Amino acid sequence: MIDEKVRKDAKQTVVEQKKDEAIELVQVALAAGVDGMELMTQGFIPGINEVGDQFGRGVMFLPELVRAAEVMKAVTDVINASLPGQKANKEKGRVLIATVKGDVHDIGKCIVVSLMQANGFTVFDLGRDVDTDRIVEEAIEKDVQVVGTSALLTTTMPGQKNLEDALKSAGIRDKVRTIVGGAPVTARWAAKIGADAYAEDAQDGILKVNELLAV
Ligand code: B1M
Repeated sequence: MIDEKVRKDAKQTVVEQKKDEAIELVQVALAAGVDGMELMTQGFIPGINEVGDQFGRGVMFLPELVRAAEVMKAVTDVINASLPGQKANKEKGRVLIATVKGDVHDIGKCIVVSLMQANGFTVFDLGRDVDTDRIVEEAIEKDVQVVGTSALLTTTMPGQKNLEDALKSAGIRDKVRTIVGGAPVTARWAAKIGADAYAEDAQDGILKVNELLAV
């Protein structure tokens, strides 16, 4: 469990969009032996969620949202770089991940990618706003076992369903397993579109991919 003050301070750096302070806080915490992922989950993510809430209520506006996202990006980079570097283990599995077309949200996806890499998976990160056709082409070319997508907007969630259809049309749906995530995504949505798994957060993503690969 992270110290209450560190947690609150981390949250505040995002809410108040203080990038330099946030980076310094992470560096000091990591040097003191704090677990970077815990700091992310208990401090920074509640911070960006608070920003999201305030944006949704019209209390904060786009420029503040953008600055808060920059803080998140900066601390994510520092924390990701601190994760124990594990060599990609060929036996562990090959996973392709992308944020769907029309969606530029990638903070959560980048956390998922880093944690998967730290757990030994070979991960191909196609980035954000990625065309469904490109995901299918890359899945074939990279010969992956799992295809994961992230969607943060209710308007881009259908991209995850389009992918299910496109994988079927390409004749590879039975060769790959699919996993979906993102704040508005639910297990119910995953079941509805025929995805093989839903992950609530990055840790759950590792768990679910391990399960998918064990089948
Ligand atoms: Co936007 N945005 N945004 N935004 N943004 C939301 C999503 C929103 C809910 C805010 C709100 O209104 N309250 C709202 C969507 C409403 C809706 O769909 N109904 C919204 C909106 C409206 C918009 C714009 C339309 C705003 C505008 O321009 N007027 C615009 C759209 C741009 C686009 O994509 N076309 C926009 C833009 C942006 C920024 C660019 C400023 C920035 C993103 C920067 C970036 O990502 N590089 C941004 C941000 C930061 C947010 C909020 C505040 C935070 C998202 C985030 O990073 N969360 C968000 C509000 C919210 O979600 N609370 C909001 C932290 C991150 C760690 O969580 O991504 O959920 P998350 O990932 C988690 C899990 O979901 C899971 O693991 C992660 C780690 O725990 N997970 C997976 C995610 N993907 C996974 C994949 C997996 C497994 C697990 O396997 C494959």
